Amino acid sequence: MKEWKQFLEPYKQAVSELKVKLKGLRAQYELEGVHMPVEFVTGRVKPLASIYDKTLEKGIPFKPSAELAEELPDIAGLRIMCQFVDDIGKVVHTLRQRTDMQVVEERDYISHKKPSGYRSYHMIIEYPVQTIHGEKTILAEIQIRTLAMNFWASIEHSLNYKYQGELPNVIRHRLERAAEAAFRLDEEMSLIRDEIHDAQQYFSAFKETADRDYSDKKRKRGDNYEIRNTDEK
Ligand code: 0O2
Ligand code: 0O2
Repeated sequence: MKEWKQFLEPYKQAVSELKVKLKGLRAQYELEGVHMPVEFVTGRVKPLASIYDKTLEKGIPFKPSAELAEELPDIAGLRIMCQFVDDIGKVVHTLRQRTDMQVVEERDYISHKKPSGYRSYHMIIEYPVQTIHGEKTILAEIQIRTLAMNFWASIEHSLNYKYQGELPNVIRHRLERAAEAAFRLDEEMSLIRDEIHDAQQYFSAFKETADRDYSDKKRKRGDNYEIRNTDEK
C-alpha cells in the first residue's frame, strides 16, 4: 500500500496544482471583462479500484510501474466545464500555448462523438511536478466539455456503473435520445449566446452596484446609529 501511496503522490500534487492554475483562468478572463469560457473546474486522482479495473481491461499488471503510468494517462484527471461549445476551442487554444505543460495528445469526441453518445474534448498533457527527489514528469488528462455534455456524461457514467456496462436496451435508447437533446440544447444556447452574454454582464454589473449600495446604506446606518447613541448619552 505504501508503494501505491508513493506512486500516486505526484499525481495528487499535479491535480491540486492544475486545479489552482485552471481555476486561475477564470479569474483572469473575469478581470479582462471578456466572456469567460471557463464555468468551473474539477479534478481527481483515479481511485485504486478504477485503476485496477483498467489494468484488467488492458491486460497489464496491477502494480505501480512506468508501464502502468504510460498505459493510464488519466490517473491525474482534470475537467473544465464551459457554457458554450465555442468556448471549448478557446480553452484548448489557451492550453496549447502554456509553457508549464506540454500537450502530447488530443482526442476530439465533439466532432466525432462516441457510439454511446459521449461528447467531450480530451487533452493528454505532460506536466512536471517538483518532488523532494527532483522533477518528475507525469501524464494528466484534461477533459473539456459544456455543461450539457457534462450533465449527460455524469448520468451515463452512473447508469453504466449501476449496470456494470451492460445497459438494458431501453435505457441505452433513452440515453441516445438524451445525448441528442443535450446536443440540441448546446446548439440552441449557442444561437442566443450574445443575448445570454449581455444578460450575464448586466447581471454582474447590477450585483456590483447592489453590493455597493448595500455597503453605503450599512455604513450610513452605522454612522447614524453612532450619532444617536452619542446623543442619548
Ligand atoms: P465555488 O465558489 O464554490 O463555486 P476540493 O479542493 O477538492 O476540496 P473542489 O475541487 O473545489 O474542492 O471541489 P469540486 O467538488 O471538485 O468542485 C469544483 C468546483 O466546481 C466547486 O467550486 C463547485 O462548486 C463547482 N461545481 C461543481 N459542480 C458544479 C455545477 O454543476 N455547476 C457549477 N457552476 N459549479 C459546480 P469552487 O471552486 O469550490 O468554488
Ligand atoms: P473515469 O471513471 O471517468 O475515470 P482507450 O483505452 O484508449 O480506448 P480510454 O482510455 O477509455 O480509451 O480513453 P478515452 O476514450 O479517451 O476516455 C477516457 C475517459 O473519458 C473515461 O475514463 C471517461 O471519463 C470518459 N469517457 C469516455 N467514454 C465515455 C462514455 O462513453 N461515457 C462517459 N460517461 N464517459 C466516457 P474512464 O477511466 O473510463 O472513467
